Amino acid sequence: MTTTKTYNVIVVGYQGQGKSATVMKLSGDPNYKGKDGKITRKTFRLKEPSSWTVHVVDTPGLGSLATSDHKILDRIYNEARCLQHVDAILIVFKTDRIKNTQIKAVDQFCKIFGDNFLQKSIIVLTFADAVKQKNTSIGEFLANSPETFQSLYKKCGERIWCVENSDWEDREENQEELIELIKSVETVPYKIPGAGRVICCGKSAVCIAVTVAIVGAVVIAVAVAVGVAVTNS
Ligand SMILES: Nc1nc2c(ncn2[C@@H]2O[C@H](COP(=O)(O)OP(=O)(O)O)[C@@H](O)[C@H]2O)c(=O)[nH]1
Ligand SMILES: [Mg+2]
Repeated sequence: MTTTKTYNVIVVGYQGQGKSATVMKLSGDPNYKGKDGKITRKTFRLKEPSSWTVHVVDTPGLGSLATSDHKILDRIYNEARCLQHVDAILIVFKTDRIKNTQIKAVDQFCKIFGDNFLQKSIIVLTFADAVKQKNTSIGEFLANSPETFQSLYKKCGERIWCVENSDWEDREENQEELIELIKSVETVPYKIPGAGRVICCGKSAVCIAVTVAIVGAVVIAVAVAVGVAVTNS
């Protein structure tokens, strides 16, 4: 009997760090494009023998000039809390001079994902060829990065995945590496704060039906109470 499983993975980070390109390479769909300022979902199957599915939520980046971080965090939160479970969160950084604003963004994600989300997180370093070209190792890159980044790396259980999105030759191998990292945090208990509340995203049919029923009941109750009050006065 084949077991089916869906891994829910959320991809976050600053804008222009390579989140959408990572989803494109990971899913193997060259036509995949993230939407500016919007959440984009991508689902793909892992290759046989497993019949596991990966559902990726590609999120708009922080630091956009078009939309405030506050709005973007709201969009991410609304999407994330409607997922039945979250298996991993990928925090994407371009392999470049990592700036403090990008590292501080992690504190903003903490606000929506809770204090313990780094236990479920994997750092993704895109533009991995940049490290190769400088003839440095990932260890050296980390040693030369800001202390705040090194501390983040430790808090993420030293889970890091390097990817060169312009190169598809290593795609399968790369995908396997990431899946291993996702599996390593699979059993870590984690829940998005506020997930599972009835009035949530309003996207699934059940969610809409229950939300409409509750709102309807509240409206009727208020109308009855007002009616009774008016009659009695
Ligand atoms: N050479 C190279 N370009 C990349 C890589 N990752 C992303 N890009 C490019 O960087 C730009 C921003 O990437 P995008 O995925 O849209 O960033 P996002 O805003 O984080 O989703 C695009 O032009 C991508 O093609 C990478 O690993 N290598
Ligand atoms: Mg994008």
